[in-house]
Amino acid sequence: MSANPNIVIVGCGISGIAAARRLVKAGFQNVRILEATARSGGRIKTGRLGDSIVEIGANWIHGPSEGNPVFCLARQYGLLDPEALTPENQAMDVGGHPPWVPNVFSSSGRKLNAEDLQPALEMFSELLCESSEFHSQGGEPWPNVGDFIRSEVQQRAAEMWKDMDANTRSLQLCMISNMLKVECCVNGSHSLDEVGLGAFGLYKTLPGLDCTFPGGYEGLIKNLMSELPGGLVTYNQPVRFVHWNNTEKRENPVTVECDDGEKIAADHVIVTVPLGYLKKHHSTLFRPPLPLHKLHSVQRLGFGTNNKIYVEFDSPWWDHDCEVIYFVWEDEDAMLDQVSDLQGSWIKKLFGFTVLKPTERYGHALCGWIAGHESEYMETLSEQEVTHAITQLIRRFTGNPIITPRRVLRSQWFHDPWTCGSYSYPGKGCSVQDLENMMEPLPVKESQSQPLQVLFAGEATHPYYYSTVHGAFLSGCREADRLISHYSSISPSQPAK
Ligand code: 6YU
Repeated sequence: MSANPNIVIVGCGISGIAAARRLVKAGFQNVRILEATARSGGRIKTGRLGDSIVEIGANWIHGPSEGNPVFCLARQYGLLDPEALTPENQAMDVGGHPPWVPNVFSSSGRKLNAEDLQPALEMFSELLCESSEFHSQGGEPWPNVGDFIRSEVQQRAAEMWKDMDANTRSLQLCMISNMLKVECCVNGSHSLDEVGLGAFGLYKTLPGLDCTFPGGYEGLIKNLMSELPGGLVTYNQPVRFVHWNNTEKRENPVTVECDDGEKIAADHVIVTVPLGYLKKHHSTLFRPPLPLHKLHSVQRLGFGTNNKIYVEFDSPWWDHDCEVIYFVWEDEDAMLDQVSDLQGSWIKKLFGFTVLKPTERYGHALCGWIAGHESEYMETLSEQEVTHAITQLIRRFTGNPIITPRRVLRSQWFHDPWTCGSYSYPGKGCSVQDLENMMEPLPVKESQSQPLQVLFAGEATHPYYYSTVHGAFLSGCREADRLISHYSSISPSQPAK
């Protein structure tokens, strides 16, 4: 093992950048990042809707407070609005669900009174809390969150809503369907039937009311990149194979082979590719293949699709104080979160919109959210088809036949060949062991001569902040620290810079 090891990082998303930054700061000189695309940031991607800056990928800092390294960096770089920095904002603890002011519209073109839907909203919120409690109890009654919520709503509604008239009760159930679709977006899953009940509570939230980057999330990436030595990243350099356990080559136990045939000898490789990419390509990427227990965890963890459809208008059709708009289908009292006819009804999966604020910055713009196979299908349509579907939908729900969007912009994360979806969630049968397996380096049983050949970082390897930017950042730091402590244990002064 050389004293100044060759370390290759695969992927220049926030986790790869965090790992490189930590290693370089600790004095490691032979660090390289190989990135498949022409840019840094991965799922942090800022775009434009007309004159406005919008996020194609990550949107918020979830839980912006002292314990969140992304918040601390953004504050240090001066990237946040003053409001996000206030102690009050940092102290707000909302359990991952900000208390947004809603407007609710129904499929018969009525604006509903949000107060009238409180029974459904409250019951759903209680059931989400309860869904989080099973991981500490064990013995969950249902394998997935969807079945648990549906069965509990049925039982509780029979008791608590027994005096409601049939129409009111049906509308509450339709609202539950809408909430299930919201949660599909939050979890990045096709349906809550695919989210494991036993592991749902593994995800931890931080205090702080979610905030955005007024100049774009990519400002964080630019600042972090400016701290790295120039030339550290090779762009447009997809890695095709990671040959590990090269027993005949004691000097460099790993060889990274790129699409263009370049072979790079390394002592350590930190793989940060998204779980979606790993699910699709693990069998070719690793030679020898991943050990079975690790492979099973890659398969058990979920990685779905959540996309955005930005829509800009000349004037608002929502209330001045409105922060979120829900579209409730009046034929959905069966509490379904997936459509049966993908081509004909994909748009029904869009739960509604968040309102881009402040208006002075964004004009009258909304961000629509759609998860699952319906979202993946949406990606295959032309921009005109998406614009047509969204226009018809808004006209129907508002009862206003002339509303016309000025611009529409959508993300297409499923068809991004280097991501293959949006972010991870605990699938059915998952436990914390699966997340631990994800982060376990190869070879599993370290040999003295060839330890820590392949290390794993990325959002899907964080045991409780998976699916987030801060989780991804911390995972990169974790793997850098693993190498730093390895070298300080074998040679406390190396690498001495
Ligand atoms: C967050 C948010 N947010 C919306 C949408 C998306 C995501 N996230 P990267 O993919 O960045 O980097 C890997 C690199 O590897 C990449 O550059 C590739 O090109 C490269 N690569 C791949 N293959 C390669 C190869 N073969 N060779 C070389 N290079 C290769 N997170 O904190 N706030 O608002 C959102 C959102 C639409 C798509 C998000 C959000 C997720 C983050 O974007 C994501 O975790 C990190 O950026 C990933 O960084 P990385 O380095 O790991 O990978 C209650 C409860 C329930 C539980 N869940 C609640 C969580 C809520 C999550 N919310 C997300 C919501 C939004 C809206």
